[in-house]
Amino acid sequence: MPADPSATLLIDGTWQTAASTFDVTDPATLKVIAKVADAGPDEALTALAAADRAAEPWRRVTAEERAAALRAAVARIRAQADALAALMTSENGKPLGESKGEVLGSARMLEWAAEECRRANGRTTPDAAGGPAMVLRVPIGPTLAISPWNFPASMLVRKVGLALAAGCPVIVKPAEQTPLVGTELVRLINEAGNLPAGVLQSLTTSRPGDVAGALLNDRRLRKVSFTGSTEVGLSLLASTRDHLRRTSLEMGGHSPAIVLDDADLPAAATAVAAAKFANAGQSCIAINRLFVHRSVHDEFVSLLLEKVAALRLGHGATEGTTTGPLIDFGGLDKVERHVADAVKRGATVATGGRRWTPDDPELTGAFYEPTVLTGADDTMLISSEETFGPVLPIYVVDDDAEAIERANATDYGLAAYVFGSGLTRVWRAVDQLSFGVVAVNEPFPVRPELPFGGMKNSGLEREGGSEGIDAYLETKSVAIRL
Ligand code: TXE
Repeated sequence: MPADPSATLLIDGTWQTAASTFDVTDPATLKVIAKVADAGPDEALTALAAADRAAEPWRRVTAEERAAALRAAVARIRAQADALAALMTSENGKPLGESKGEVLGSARMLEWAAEECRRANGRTTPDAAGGPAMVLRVPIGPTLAISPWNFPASMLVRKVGLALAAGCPVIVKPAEQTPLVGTELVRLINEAGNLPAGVLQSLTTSRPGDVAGALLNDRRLRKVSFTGSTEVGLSLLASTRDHLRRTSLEMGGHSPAIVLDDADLPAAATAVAAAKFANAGQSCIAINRLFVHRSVHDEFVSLLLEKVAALRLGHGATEGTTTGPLIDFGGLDKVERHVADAVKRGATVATGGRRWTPDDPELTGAFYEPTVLTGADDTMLISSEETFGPVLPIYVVDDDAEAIERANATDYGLAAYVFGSGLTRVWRAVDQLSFGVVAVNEPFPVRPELPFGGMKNSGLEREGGSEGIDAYLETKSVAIRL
């Protein structure tokens, strides 16, 4: 670790400070917990020049050696999982158990990338008149990874793992709310993998638009992979207007869940509560709209309310906490706006529906009670906008076709959930739902082996699975005349 804790920029192989720093706060207490370097366009362009120099030598490193470097990093992350989890909780607010699960999940993603890069094969085609022909797969070149605050380890590590595995240098830009765990992960991966200078670099900044803008204006940057808001994602895409650049976008979601009347209701209630309230609902695949068959509605709601009653708000580092604060008061305002609008339009607050006022005066962050709304309808704001908080609206439906049609009535297409037991009905839903990920009786559908990403306005390209490596490779077709 560098002597100066604010030396959080990894540029061309060395840890550096910047002319200024910015504060990182604990969202549960609003206390400043660290100061990190505030990179600007100059640092960004120095990093890009280093990435450009590193690109050719890094692509010449064999896949076997790249895999070994990543596997060494996996071991280090696993060994440090508790410390990394504590760091994540301190800046993001999520409970320690969730943080540790995310760190270990990040290690699995890196491990997958290490395994998969040895299978990133091209192909040959049948000989034509002149001779053989083949498809080579080559790394794209220098890439930028912009990661969000809600999963500050896994979103960052997934991008880093896939880029490095494919043979691309990567510049990481962690979210300004959560730069600490990302920077520490970069340090571990860089050290454990003994990576050459410029292959993995990291820029903490409070000015993401300036830093990204400088990089996006430069043709040496060949790819950007972004997870975050739709607004920023679309602006990154617009930046490719004058010179094309591969762009992977993972933006918002508005996930529906459908509870069929033949579902195992207690199991479905447990899964829905987990998929909704993990990370205080701040997940792009959190359930945002729950469609329940009329005949099982009342029984399901009472089972769900039992699960919600067991949730415990508090500081993420406190034993027994299941639900931390929202990341900031901007997030809380959006939650309050959505709940007020829903109630005004006729929804009933079955539980929650207000800010949480803790006994502990230290807990001054943006806490909101886990909330269930019944009697929701499609006119409510909450039915069309992503809430990104611990609020679950429930809609009554009369048949499967209605549930599927209303579930699909969104511009987003990231994840959908189906709870049921009859294969034919469940399959019909899987087949007809327009989402990049469909979970059946499963609250957490993210696996390293599966491509992750959305249809429609939720994004472009996929992360994870072999598609995740593809997203960092170009194809080169070779025709040979003998
Ligand atoms: O996102 P931003 P915010 C959604 C969710 C949330 C909303 C706003 O609905 O309520 O977005 O969150 C970087 N050029 N999701 O404001 O700003 C920023 O530094 C380049 C969904 O936090 O998009 C951070 O690293 N980069 C989501 C990342 O973009 C820029 C995760 C995300 O921040 C930039 C987070 C710019 N001009 C929010 N401006 C998910 N898909 O899980 C910001 N950034």
